[in-house]
Amino acid sequence: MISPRIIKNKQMVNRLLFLTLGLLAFALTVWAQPNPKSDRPNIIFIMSDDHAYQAISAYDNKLIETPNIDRIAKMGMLFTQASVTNSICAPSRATILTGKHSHLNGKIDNHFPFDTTNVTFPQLLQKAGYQTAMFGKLHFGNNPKGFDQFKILPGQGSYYNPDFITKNEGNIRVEGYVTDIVTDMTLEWLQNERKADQPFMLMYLHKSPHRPWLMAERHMEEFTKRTFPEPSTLFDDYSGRTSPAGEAEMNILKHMGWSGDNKLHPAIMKQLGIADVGGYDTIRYKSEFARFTPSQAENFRKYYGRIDEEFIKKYPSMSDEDKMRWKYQRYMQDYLGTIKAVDENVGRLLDYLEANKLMENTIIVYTSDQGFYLGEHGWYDKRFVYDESFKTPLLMAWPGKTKAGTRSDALVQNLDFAQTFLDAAGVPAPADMQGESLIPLLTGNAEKWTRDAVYYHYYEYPAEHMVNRHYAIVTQEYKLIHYYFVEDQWELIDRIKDPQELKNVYNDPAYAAVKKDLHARLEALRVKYKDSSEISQSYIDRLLDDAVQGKVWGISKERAVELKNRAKK
Ligand code: SGN
Ligand code: CA
Repeated sequence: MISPRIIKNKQMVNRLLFLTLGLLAFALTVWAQPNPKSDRPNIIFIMSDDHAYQAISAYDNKLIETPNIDRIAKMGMLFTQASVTNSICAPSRATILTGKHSHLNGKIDNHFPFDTTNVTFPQLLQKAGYQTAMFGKLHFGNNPKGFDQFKILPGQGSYYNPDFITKNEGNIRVEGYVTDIVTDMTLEWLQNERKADQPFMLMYLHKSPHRPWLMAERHMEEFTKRTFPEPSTLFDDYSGRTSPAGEAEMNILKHMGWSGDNKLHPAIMKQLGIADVGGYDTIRYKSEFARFTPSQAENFRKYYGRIDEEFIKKYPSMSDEDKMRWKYQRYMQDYLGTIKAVDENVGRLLDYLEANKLMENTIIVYTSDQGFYLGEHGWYDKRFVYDESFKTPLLMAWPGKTKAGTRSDALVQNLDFAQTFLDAAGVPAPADMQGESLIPLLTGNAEKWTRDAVYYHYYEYPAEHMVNRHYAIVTQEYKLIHYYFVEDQWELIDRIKDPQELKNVYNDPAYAAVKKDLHARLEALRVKYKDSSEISQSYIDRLLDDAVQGKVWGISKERAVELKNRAKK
């Protein structure tokens, strides 16, 4: 006989089952309803210009603390092997927007404008119902498509009292410091223009820490006094590699401007008989200085005048080594000073998102258009496929989806953003996009990520900094690099044994098998991504033609003609 107690329990179980099924059915109906706001995440893409991962404390805190940028890594994931496909500004931005390598989207260098017939992910998101906005630096030579709102800097933009090209107000000039202003514009849009019933995609793009590294007035006192550790390769003599490393014009001692970069007053250079670097050093100083209001100029002179005075005393007894060290310190003070304001402003944005409950369903990205040399190999600038400029910082948070405080060593690239964002929004990516969605990595499904090598191709030569054209395959263990313009040269770098990338082992018999394998894989990658020597040649002709007419910044007509003749042979 069944006891009444068991019967009662059975009834309760049935009731519970009924209730659970009912709840489940209700949940499914709610879930199936198109609810644009909760379904599709907002996307906030924060990008700075030339921000080296060595200058973000989530990666390395020997140079600077960036507590606010680090918050994104703490909330989400830090990528240790994120890289770009072509280490230069506008081409990187074009790759980000189109999800295609430079040779297919056509934006191979900073010189020629972006082809606006390209399809970009913001256009697709806008069509799919996203509200879109862009503030800050784009550097395309034309205006962005697919944005409901934009306020962008013309070209490289200015640090002080910058001009903006705006969607609705024409061209405007705003008094103040660029990093603060771009943030003010962004916050104002979030507060006053953002529509609560639409998901949004916001691009918040800093000019800092780009050359000429002008920090905010409030940071001058602190940063002009600081001393920073030197990288161990500051005095690299480039002997272990093929010729392009030694031929590049981005050595701190030889090519960094005393005035335009290191901010010595042009009169001091004259007084001490120091030659103008590249013929445009003091002009660059004067053009930045001319933008200051009287009070900004006074403040600047207060801190930099002190540096001038100390320098006058030191200069007569300085060796080349001393000069290199002095320039490196001046460079770091200014470069890192500009980052301090970026970090503070990223903090303002994150605080706003928190205070306004906008964190929950928002993907937040912090990255740079490429990395940068902070004295490694004696360099500033970027362009090479060596780590400091090939890699780029990447921190991504998606609260609720990405586990907090995680790291990924996957070989991800700026090529992957477009498909990642489209994937997150449930919008199909066009078949000719060449990246991969990062969502499996972000959501703890790393086993679905199978990429084991990436492709790189840099083109802007002959031009400023004179970094020769090269393409490469990069794996976790190796880099095989082909410099193909004028002379054919190959480099093989063992990333594990030689992390500082000082030694070309291409002709070392011990690497014969590795070399053979990498050559085959590089060719396969070129086929996969549809690159070829014919395409490269057309891009050589295009830039050289302009260079011989004296139209390329940073290279004289005569020098271009000489290179063109050498290339013909
Ligand atoms: C400017 C800088 C270069 C820099 C390029 C490209 N020179 O031309 O040092 O490499 O921008 O930078 S400057 O004298 O004008 O400061 S990029 O980030 O836009 O690619
Ligand atoms: Ca840049």
